[in-house]
Amino acid sequence: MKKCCLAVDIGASSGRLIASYLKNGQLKLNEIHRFENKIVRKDDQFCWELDRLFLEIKKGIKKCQGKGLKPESIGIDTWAVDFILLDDNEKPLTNSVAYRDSRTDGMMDEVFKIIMKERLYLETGIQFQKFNTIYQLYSIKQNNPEILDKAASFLMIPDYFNYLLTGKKANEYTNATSTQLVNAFTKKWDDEILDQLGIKKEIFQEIHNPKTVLGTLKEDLVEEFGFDMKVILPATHDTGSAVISVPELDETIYISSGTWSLIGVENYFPICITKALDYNFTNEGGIDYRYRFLKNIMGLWMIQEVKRNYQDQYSFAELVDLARQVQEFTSTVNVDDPRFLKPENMIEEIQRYCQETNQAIPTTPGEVAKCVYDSLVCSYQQAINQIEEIFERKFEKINVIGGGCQNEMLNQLIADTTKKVVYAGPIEATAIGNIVSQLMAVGEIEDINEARTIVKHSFEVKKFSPSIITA
Ligand code: LFR
Repeated sequence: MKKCCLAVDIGASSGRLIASYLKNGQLKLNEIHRFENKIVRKDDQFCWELDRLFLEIKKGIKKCQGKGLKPESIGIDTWAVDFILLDDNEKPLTNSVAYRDSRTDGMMDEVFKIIMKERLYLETGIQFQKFNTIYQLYSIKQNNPEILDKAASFLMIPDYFNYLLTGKKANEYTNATSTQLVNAFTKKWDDEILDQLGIKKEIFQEIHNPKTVLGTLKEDLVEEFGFDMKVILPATHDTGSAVISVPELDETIYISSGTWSLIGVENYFPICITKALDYNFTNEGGIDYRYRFLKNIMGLWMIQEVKRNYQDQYSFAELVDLARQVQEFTSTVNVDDPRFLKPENMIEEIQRYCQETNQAIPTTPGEVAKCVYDSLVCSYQQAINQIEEIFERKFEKINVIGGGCQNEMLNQLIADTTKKVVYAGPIEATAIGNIVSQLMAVGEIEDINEARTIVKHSFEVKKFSPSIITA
């Protein structure tokens, strides 16, 4: 049996279990299990299927033995901001409502009536997104206060899965910062903010850093799987794990490309200046108390929805091809407009936007797809300008990581538009970041510098240079 560690990486559209081990200084990956993730409608709310996701995690773990693998540890990362409240019998008090649900509509303004926006930013360093945990909790406080009264514990999604595996409750730091309830300087739950909002502090767990060994499996699971293993906290926020595997950050702006495009740089301190607030950049907590100064851009969600609205008649690759064939179509939308967060129909929303802004309306699948890709790159360019303005310097390179970096047309478009060299890879950045954190926790990798060197030597990174356009 080959010893390995297991990364569970669940994004908004799919989840996977990847087994990994070091061989001659290189990281080897073996995908064990892949499954779909999606938002479903339940009791009139958009929700995640947490029970099914946990079954998929167990299914993946069980597949290891048949593949000759013996996992020594497991780490879980997922998207951020969403959570579950448990009562004092450890039972979930609500459906696991997804951040795209409309329950947070108007909640930002309600919170700002109590805490000034500027103060929230100064204390937490976190961007204003209407779906942040703070606004989700405040919506419960306003509309279903009895739920918060009954709540005994607050766990974010990976914390909840870790609890199901080990029986131990803990909040992991990188994901906790995405709530907008953690103080960026003390790195603890911000009691003043919680007091002011009337959310009881007792439900929050102690915050633990990535690389913490949380425990081992519960007895019934050891019996079910036939083996025990350590449960280790990686950066449980997927973006936190992804950025760990950017091989080189010198002169580099990264784009973690998936359902969202997260564009930014790594820092050793939070930047909470007015300009950063105005441009709505975030300072999310990272491993070793590094900060991700970045911006959320609507990302491939736009094209995922377009594909779904065309009843999956076209694959992603076909949509790229169709977009490539279109000439002379230049309409773009502001992808960051909240109207694109969860529209009834993405294609129609894009068309309506173009009509309202007096642009040509995309009608063919190729035109719609081209409009999405061009619009995304427009937003990347704007974010890059803002980063360069705040840092008062130019960045030479862009490193696109994550599943979206396989889109070569998009990579080339980014290079041509920004006139910067684009590096694409690693594709499985999030799972890799998760794995190296586990290996750091057990001392097989010394530190993040060694981790990044290993990533650099283990995975292919493709280079896209800006095309020279001749007149
Ligand atoms: C990416 C991500 C982003 C977060 C968004 C919502 O998967 O985690 O970092 O802003 O999803 O949780």
